[in-house]
Amino acid sequence: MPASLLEVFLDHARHEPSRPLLSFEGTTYSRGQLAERVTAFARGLKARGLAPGDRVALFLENSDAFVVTWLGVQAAGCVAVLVNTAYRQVELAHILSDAEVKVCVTGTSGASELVPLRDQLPSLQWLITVEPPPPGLPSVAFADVLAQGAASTASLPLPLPRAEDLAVLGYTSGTTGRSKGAMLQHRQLLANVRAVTEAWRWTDADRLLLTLPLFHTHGLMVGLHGTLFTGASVDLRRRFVASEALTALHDDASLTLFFGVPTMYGRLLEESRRTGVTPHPLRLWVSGSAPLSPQLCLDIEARFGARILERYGMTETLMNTTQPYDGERRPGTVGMPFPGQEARVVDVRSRQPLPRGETGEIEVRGPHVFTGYWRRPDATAEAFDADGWFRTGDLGEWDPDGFLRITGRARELIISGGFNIYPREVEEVLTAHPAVAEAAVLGLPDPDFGEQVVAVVVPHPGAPSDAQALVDWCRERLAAFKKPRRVVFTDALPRNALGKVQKHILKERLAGAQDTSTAT
Ligand code: MLC
Ligand code: AMP
Repeated sequence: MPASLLEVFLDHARHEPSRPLLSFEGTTYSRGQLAERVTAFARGLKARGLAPGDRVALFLENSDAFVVTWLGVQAAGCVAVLVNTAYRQVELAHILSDAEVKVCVTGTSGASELVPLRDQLPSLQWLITVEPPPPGLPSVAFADVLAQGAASTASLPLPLPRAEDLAVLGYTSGTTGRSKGAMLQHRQLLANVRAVTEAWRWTDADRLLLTLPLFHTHGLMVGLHGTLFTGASVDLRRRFVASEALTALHDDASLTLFFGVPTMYGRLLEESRRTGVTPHPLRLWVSGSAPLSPQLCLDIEARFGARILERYGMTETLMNTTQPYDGERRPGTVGMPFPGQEARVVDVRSRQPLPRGETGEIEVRGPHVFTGYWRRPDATAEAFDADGWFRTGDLGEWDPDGFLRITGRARELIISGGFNIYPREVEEVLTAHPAVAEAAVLGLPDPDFGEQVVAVVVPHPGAPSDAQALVDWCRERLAAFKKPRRVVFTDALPRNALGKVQKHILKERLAGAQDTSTAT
């Protein structure tokens, strides 16, 4: 039995090395070519002093280098730390210091973000850069690490990771404003990809168009991992551009799979209506990471001739439930647990399982669930019960036929275009502004992104109500997708008897109001 996805990939590469695996911007890598680069990169890391367990951050756009780094870090026995490329000072300083990252693999703009943080990141020793770096931090070119590794073949053995070794820290869920690193072991990555590929009948004959970012679970642990596990192939894109994706889906008859967040499906549909171009029939379209509206699902079916399969997952647990491959894919539901997993809906107070039709918190259990939060035993203890059920923080119910329906969230979380935004993090940045006394951040419906970030701000007496200044302030410090799209000024926030801000009241007020205080 293989202990890791890496082992499965290297096995495929040994058995049929010349088979094409990864296409990226005009270059195609066979399994053997990719495996050679992965082992060279791993040896390069070792030659430069990295030891098993050391954390290496990937602050990188989608590319062939991302794939080599991801697998190479694992082959060196190190732990990968995934970083969204939109992250700015606040997120970067927190994640890289919390994980005590030693080395960060990045491009020119990523390196420029890191240089001013140098003093806050004592553990960060050097960068590996895929593009010329700015001055200010010691760095080595990606190509030089590869070359050094390739030259040191015999002297540096690469023992395969064990199933229980830590593979990755996925930062997520900052109820306190600070995100936590979900610890995923090789065995969990493997259990997830086994379940996904079995449920979706993924084989080595499949070819995936992958436009999702690789720094999150959906693109990486579903899209790339499924490809590597089955020995299939992938057309990897740097980013999602609706016109380019639609052209590929129309022109390239070898594509059999497409995975996206609902925003991508909305944009593909719009582009198809605008141009009259429709995709050729695919074997499977998958949506996840945010709720897919039943209307969009049906509109896509009417235009593309296929019903999307919706599935539900999270960073901590990877994939949890899926609509059936065969059988009814009921819009507005996320199906049932993947093979070998369990899911239940419990009463939020008694924590007892609820019958069909009653809403409660979704809990999951199985070999796909993470081990705990990095250096946060308190948060880990809160997240699991004594029987090993993980509290997802999502609300849902079983419909009469046993399909899970996600109805809301027990925790404060905004999902915009498939990216998560924790209101507390944005509130902390806003209240650090000298003009702001108090701030409440919430999500309101958005036709493109599903939800949008709205800030309600109480200014200090006499301070200016300058919405644009606050948006700029957030944008300098946080990922741009977290900045408020609207800023509304008010004299006081509604609070309950315990002093907690009543966001539902703000939401009701704002949903009705035609506010124009700021459009960004
Ligand atoms: C980009 N922008 C967003 C945004 N994405 N704003 C709000 N929400 C978003 N998701 C803003 C940028 O800040 C910028 O604004 C402007 O849009 C253009 O930036 P861009 O980079 O050109 O955006 P675009 O390419 O249009 O991106 C849209 C997108 C992207 C849908 C392609 O958001 C995306 O790739 N989403 C996928 C996220 C994902 O993979 N999630 C999976 C998480 S894993 P300005 O004003 O600054 O110029 C998970 C578990 C599971 O959830 O179950 O899968
Ligand atoms: P993340 O923490 O980034 O991994 O985001 C995980 C969250 O995305 C889940 O807890 C859900 O709230 C949400 N999510 C994922 N898939 C779906 C889906 N199909 N429908 C609704 N919400 C989803």
